[in-house]
Amino acid sequence: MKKKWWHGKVAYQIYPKSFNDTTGSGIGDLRGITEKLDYLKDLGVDIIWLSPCYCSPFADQGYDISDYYNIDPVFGNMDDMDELLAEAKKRDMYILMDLVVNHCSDEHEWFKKAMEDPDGEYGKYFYIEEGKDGKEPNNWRSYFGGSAWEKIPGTNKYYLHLFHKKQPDLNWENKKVREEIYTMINWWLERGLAGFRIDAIINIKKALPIIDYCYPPDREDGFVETHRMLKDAIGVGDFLTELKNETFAKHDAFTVGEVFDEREEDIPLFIGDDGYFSSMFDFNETIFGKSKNGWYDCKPITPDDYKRCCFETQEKIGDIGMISTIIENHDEPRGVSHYIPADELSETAKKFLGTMQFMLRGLPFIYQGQEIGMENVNFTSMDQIDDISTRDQYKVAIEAGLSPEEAFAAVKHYSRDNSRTPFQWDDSKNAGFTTGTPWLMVSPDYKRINAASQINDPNSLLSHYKKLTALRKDPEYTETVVYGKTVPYLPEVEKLMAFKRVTDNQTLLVLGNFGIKPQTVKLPSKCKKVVLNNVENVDFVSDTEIRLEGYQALIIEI
Ligand code: TEU
Repeated sequence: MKKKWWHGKVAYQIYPKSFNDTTGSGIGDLRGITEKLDYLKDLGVDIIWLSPCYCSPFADQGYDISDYYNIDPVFGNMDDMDELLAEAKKRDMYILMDLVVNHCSDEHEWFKKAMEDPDGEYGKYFYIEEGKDGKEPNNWRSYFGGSAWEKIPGTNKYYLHLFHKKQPDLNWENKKVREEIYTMINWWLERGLAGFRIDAIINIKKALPIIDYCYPPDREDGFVETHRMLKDAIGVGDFLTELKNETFAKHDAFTVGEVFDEREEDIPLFIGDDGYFSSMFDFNETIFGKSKNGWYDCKPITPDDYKRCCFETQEKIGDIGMISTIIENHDEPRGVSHYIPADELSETAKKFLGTMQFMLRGLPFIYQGQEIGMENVNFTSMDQIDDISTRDQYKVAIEAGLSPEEAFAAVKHYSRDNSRTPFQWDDSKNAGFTTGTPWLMVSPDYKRINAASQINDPNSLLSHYKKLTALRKDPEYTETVVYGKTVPYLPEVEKLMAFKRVTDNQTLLVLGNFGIKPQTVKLPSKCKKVVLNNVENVDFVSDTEIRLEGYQALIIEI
């Protein structure tokens, strides 16, 4: 693998709506991000990914873009964006925006023109098909529920939306569409952006001709999930090669793909030395236990499942490229609530999880609030939920026969709103996020969990994350932490997550007790040095044996 400038960095995801509000609107803004750059720099962050802040009707919280060339007024304006870029640059930080080009908003002018004349030039920007026997052109289900087709009023035609009906899919088969997209990307890169996180990108290639791809239904609703179609959609690579050559490659931009459903043999094409993207996310843990039937039917993930998922990815990627690691993002429950059993959740356990993420091979992305240990929200009713995906999943659970209480209990854990509530800056009103009324409720736990209480505490979770970012950059260890081969250690031992990171000159051993009960671990050789520990002591039973406390995470040099 060729070495790249970003390999040793630390990345951070901001969900702008919920980060920091400087105007009292109840919605976070770009100035709010600029104001917190020093906080992020201090944490050790280099690369910042902003979830979408373009103009949007917010049907899917900004992932429905109505103008790619402007900032939505709720976040500020282009001057604020330029200021953010300049201030980041001063601090040697890099800004990524979210590239959402599988679809746009139904309020984008392309789509409005397409609706005026579905057979005209702009109709070809989208996938528009005739209905079949008074029904949709085929039986694909939208990711957000129901048919992936919406009827165009006054016609027998339908347009395709793999996501919400306010997110019509752009027709990548149309060269004009691709060119419009490339022009827009280059425009942004010329403005000083370092690159993009690339949304839902695998979906840009459809199985064609679309109307021939009907499948046996996988639920009683008669539809079939989109993943099925993606298996038959051949040729995404041609689009991605062109995309890269026309845009990213010209600017040496950093890109990280949100890639699901890739074929394993294609990984080198995605993130190899000349891959379509610089990196892509490891979702192996987040998709574990997902059920075709919906969230209510998900299988919980155990510590040993988690470990296996991580190791599988490490093994699969090897030296092909650099994966990006997460424990959560804006589509996921909070990692500490999802991966650690509720009755075992503690500061130590949170430090444990962060240590595992940072020590696996990959570019670590911290999601806002992760560094202070924000947890799932104790939502008490569907009225508190904004997310369209949770609303759909609630309906799915009810249709499957669950009572309203059962359905709510089943979906609240997975709700995307768990990670979308306002950042908890301090213990003042609204957690210091806004002086107005927050657009989404502040988690009631903000007095217990907030940044202010942790900043000056050397033992806080926040301080632990600072140690992890510092270790990644420490000249003594950086080569091993960034490039060392991951070798699982005693993988068969239950609730032990242990692995070596190995280079020619150094071996680091990471030992994690993924459970509340102490356990004693034999070392492969003597410990030369304790590098990082999330509890006070290291209990050496002998020269080559260590007794780990519950959720102890220890990095030693051997
Ligand atoms: O997500 C794409 C996606 O496929 C999954 O996130 C998942 O299907 C979805 O979250 C349902 O729970 C990306 C964005 O990350 C997400 O926020 C957007 O809603 C989606 O694309 C559409 O742009």
